[in-house]
Amino acid sequence: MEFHVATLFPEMFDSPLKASLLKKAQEKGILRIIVHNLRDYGLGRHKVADDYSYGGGGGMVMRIEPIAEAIEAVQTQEGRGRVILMSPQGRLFHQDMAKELVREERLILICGHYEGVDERVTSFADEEISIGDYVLTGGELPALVVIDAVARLIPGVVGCSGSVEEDSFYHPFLDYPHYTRPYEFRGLKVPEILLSGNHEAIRRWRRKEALRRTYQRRPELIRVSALSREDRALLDEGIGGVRDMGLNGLGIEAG
Ligand code: 4G1
Repeated sequence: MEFHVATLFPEMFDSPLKASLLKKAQEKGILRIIVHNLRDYGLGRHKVADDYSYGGGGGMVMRIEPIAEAIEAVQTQEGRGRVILMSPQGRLFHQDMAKELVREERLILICGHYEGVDERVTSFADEEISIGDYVLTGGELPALVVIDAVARLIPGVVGCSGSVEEDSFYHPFLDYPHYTRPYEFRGLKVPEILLSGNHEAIRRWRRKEALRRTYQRRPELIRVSALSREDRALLDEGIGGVRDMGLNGLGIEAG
């Protein structure tokens, strides 16, 4: 799979893409990440890529021409690809979107910077994606988040294929607690069940912990209809009497 990123700050991609699993995947040739400097497509001798805002007000706005030309250069040299604008106005990024995007052969991610990007960029993008509701200096970190989430779904990127499958087994719930050695650290012990060797009991405990934490910290993630009989029983054990308390009374969506 191929990721193209168009940005005014290509240096921001250096270390994250040269470390860890993304580096190994690029070496293996199952992942290509090509960062394009929008300044190369800037106007005139000074390669201008930003300008003052029509209507006034502080801050610079990224011009449309360098972005349109960068997208077109990639499409001509490499072939068609899904164009994604990283933008606070976009659809909120979610694991389901990562699963959908990993089916694409080529993604072209556009990063804004400064006050924003000329709105006409939306005519050149297939969709807008946001990673969350906070103010950032640019779309570079969001693009890295999307690349990381999508790339790890490419077969072979995450060494142990079981961990990707396990993540999807627990999705959309929060993770269960993890422990490694030592068994005891400053009086803090590892839950006894994890040392029992009883794989079925461990599986049930982990699922129960995942459900409990989700219920306590992110109840909006739980849809009653999506819970199996076992899940409902485990949740009952974990927090006590879910059925009696009434999930819906606690703001949990049914259906
Ligand atoms: C108004 C956050 C502006 C930000 C309201 C998540 C944020 C791209 C993202 C901003 C950006 C809110 C993202 C804001 C992002 C142009 C340059 C837009 C950076 C820019 C909630 C600045 N996911 N933000 N504006 O942060 O690009 O993808």
